[in-house]
Formats: sequence, C-alpha cells, structure tokens
Amino acid sequence: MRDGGADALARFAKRRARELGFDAVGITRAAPSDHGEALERWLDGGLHGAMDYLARPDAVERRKDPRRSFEAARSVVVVAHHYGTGGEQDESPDRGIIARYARGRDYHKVVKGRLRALLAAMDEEARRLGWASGVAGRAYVDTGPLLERELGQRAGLGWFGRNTMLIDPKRGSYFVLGALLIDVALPADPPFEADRCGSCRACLDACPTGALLGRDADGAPVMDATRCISYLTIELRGPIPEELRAPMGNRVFGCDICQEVCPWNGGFAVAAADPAYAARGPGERPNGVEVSPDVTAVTHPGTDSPRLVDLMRMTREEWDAFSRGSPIRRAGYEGFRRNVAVALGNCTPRSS
Ligand code: B12
Ligand code: SF4
Ligand code: SF4
Repeated sequence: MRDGGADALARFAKRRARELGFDAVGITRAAPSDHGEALERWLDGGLHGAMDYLARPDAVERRKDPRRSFEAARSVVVVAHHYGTGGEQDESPDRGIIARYARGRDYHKVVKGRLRALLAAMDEEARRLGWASGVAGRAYVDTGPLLERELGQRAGLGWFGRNTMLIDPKRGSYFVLGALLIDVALPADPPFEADRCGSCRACLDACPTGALLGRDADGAPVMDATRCISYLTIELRGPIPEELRAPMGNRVFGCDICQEVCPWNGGFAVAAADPAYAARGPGERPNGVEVSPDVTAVTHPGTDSPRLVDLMRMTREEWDAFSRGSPIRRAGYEGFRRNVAVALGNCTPRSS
C-alpha cells in the first residue's frame, strides 16, 4: 500500500461502518489478550456452568489470541450496534419479559451481513489505494472464539462495568458487538482505560439472583453465570435450579436488570436503535425476515408484552413462526416453555 494508505483505509472503514448503520467503530491490533489468566480463573472456578464450548482447550487458546482464529490477522475492526432501550412494555406479572436484544431480528445475522459488506468495501478501497492484494478478513458476531468485549475495550468503545457489560459513555450498554479480523495493519485507536463506574454498585444490588460478584483483586468484573437469568433461560438445558426460579420473576428469555439500573443507560439510546431490533406484535415477524406465505398464516403472541398464557399455548408450528429469524430460537421449544412455566408459577398467588 502506498504511504498514508493505512490511515486513509482506516478513515474509510470508519466512515463506511457508520454508513452501514453501526453506532460506534474502533480499530485495535490483532494481538494476544491481556486477560487470558482472568478467563482461565473464571473457567477453573466453574463459573461458566454448562457452557462447555467456552472451556474447550482449543477454544480457550483461540480466545486468548485472535490470530489463532485467522492467522493472517493484523488488525481488528470492532463495531457496536445499538438495539435501544426497547421503549415502554407492560411488565405486569402475567406478561413475559423478553430481553431487549431479542425482541426483533437475530443480531448475528444483522451484524454479520453488514460486517461482510464492510469487508467488501474495504477490499475495493484498498485496491483503489494501490494495494493489489486488497483486504481479506473474517467477520465474527458472538459465535466465534473471541473475547469481543476486550477487543471492544481495546478499540476504545467503552469500559467493563461492574455488571461485566462493555459500556459506551455516550450511548450506554444496550448494544451488541461485532469484530472484523483483517489481514492489513491499520492504525489502532487508543484503548478505553477509564473505569466510569466509580463508587456505584447499583447493578450488584439489583441482580435478583446474586450473579454479579463485583471486581476481583485485578479489577476484572466477575459473574457467576450459573446464577444469571440470561444463562438459565437461554443456555441451560434441563430444569432450572429450584432456588433460582422465584427470582426469575416473569423473565422468559434473557435479562436486562443490571443494565436497566445502570445510570449510563439514560433515555438517549432509543433514537439510535436500529429498526431491525424493534419488538413485534402478535403474528408479526422480525423486520427484514422473509418467510413463505404458509408460515405467515400461522399466528403467535409476538414479543411486545406477550401474555404468559399465550406463550404457553403456542404449538410447535406457532413457536416456529414466533422464533424464526429471532435469537429466541436458541432456547428451543422445550426450553422456552420451561421458562414460561416458571414465570407462570411466579405470577400465581401462593397459598400459605
Ligand atoms: C458467554 C456469554 C454470556 C454468558 C456469560 C456472560 C459473562 N458476563 O461472561 C451469559 C449467558 C450469562 C451472557 C449473558 C448476556 N450476554 Co453474553 N456473551 C457471552 C459471550 C459468548 C462470551 C463472554 C465470555 O467470554 N465471558 C467470559 C468472561 C471471563 O469474559 P468477558 O466477559 O469478556 O470478561 C473479560 C473481563 O473479565 C476482562 N478482564 C479481565 N481482567 C480484567 C481486569 C480489568 C481491570 C478489567 C477492566 C477487565 C478485565 O477480561 C475478560 C476477558 O476479556 C460473548 C460474546 C463473545 N464472544 O465475547 C457474549 C456477549 C458478552 N453477551 C452480550 C449480551 C448482549 C448479553 C446479555 C445482555 C443478553 C441478555 N440481555 O440476556 C446478557 C448480559 C449479562 C451480563 N451482565 O453480562 C454481548 C455484550 C455487549 C456489551 N455491551 O457488553 C456480547 C459481547 C455478545 C455480542 N457479540 O454482542 N452472555
Ligand atoms: S443479566 Fe440479570 S441475572 Fe444476569 S447478572 Fe444481570 S441482573 Fe443478574
Ligand atoms: S450500575 Fe453502576 S456499577 Fe453497575 S455497571 Fe453501571 S455504573 Fe457500573
């Protein structure tokens, strides 16, 4: 690439990422993690529960160094995509609460598609700038063995809150992350070094299951995932431990409590939310998801304050239409019904 080409390409990538709808973008080196030991301590403590894919030795090694996923990687372009505060929903005990990120279209598909478009645009621009081999890369959104939040922190997008979320001081934490590993060395952005939590502990106090354990001696926020409602309702197969059922309340998929109480999630995120993530009414499919007409004819309760009884009455066919193109599908029909059964138990007055 000609002199100045890397700077020009980095500027182009950031402009293009914003045109593609990403809210924040930063660049970091494809270098080993600074926190590999923290990850190993977390796994050794069994705090990942049944998420065995996190503890597989090859996956751990890959998480500790992004170049193990893509050997040629020199830089990582990290993007944040906001799903917003979700607006007002009826959260009465007889309604199911679905986490904000999961009310609309599956973010894996939304973000990955746009990251691929970004890569194609960067490849074309690099060739225009005089680099004959262009840019090759790989797009990751959640499913690959990367420490995405650390990459985001290193690319300057935010800090690790006590709730373990990456928080952007301007836009809060209601966003998903995507990472594009590329084989070109671009100028890196400064990492986000400050910890803006200060003396706040609101998330620790609000977590109904005691899953947030605070910062360890090195300053890393620690979570016991086996107690987290998000884990219990999405990742766990089989019965939910009895003592954790009541604190789940009416959360039937994921949990946002430790973000709802965070002072950095003010009302500003609504405008930034991509329409792909909007909640949908009964029978509606997520924005941008095409289905065949026979599936369209099948109804379902939607994700905008659905009644628990309606969620429980869904047939397999209705579940299929309800979960199509949505992250909710990950729980599976049985897993989702298990969650709804717990929520129904919680909304039924107990006799003494
Ligand atoms: C496993 C997983 C979960 C698990 C465990 C969560 C956890 N806190 O570890 C469960 C199922 C509980 C979960 C829940 C949720 N998740 Co999740 N999850 C993941 C996944 C796949 C891996 C995370 C992981 O590796 N955890 C292990 C821990 C050790 O790693 P870590 O959280 O990155 O921790 C780092 C810090 O400890 C830091 N560290 C170490 N030492 C030090 C020292 C200092 C001083 C500091 C500051 C930091 C530090 O380094 C560690 C490693 O980098 C990522 C995607 C990915 N590939 O990264 C998404 C991801 C973290 N999840 C995400 C989301 C949106 C959620 C939910 C909000 C969904 C919901 N509404 O229900 C909840 C939030 C719960 C919460 N408070 O975290 C987003 C987070 C975006 C953001 N703004 O931070 C991610 C990045 C997915 C994505 N692509 O957008 N998740
Ligand atoms: S997502 Fe819910 S259960 Fe999990 S740590 Fe946050 S408040 Fe606790
Ligand atoms: S609620 Fe307070 S302690 Fe928790 S992440 Fe937000 S600012 Fe940090």
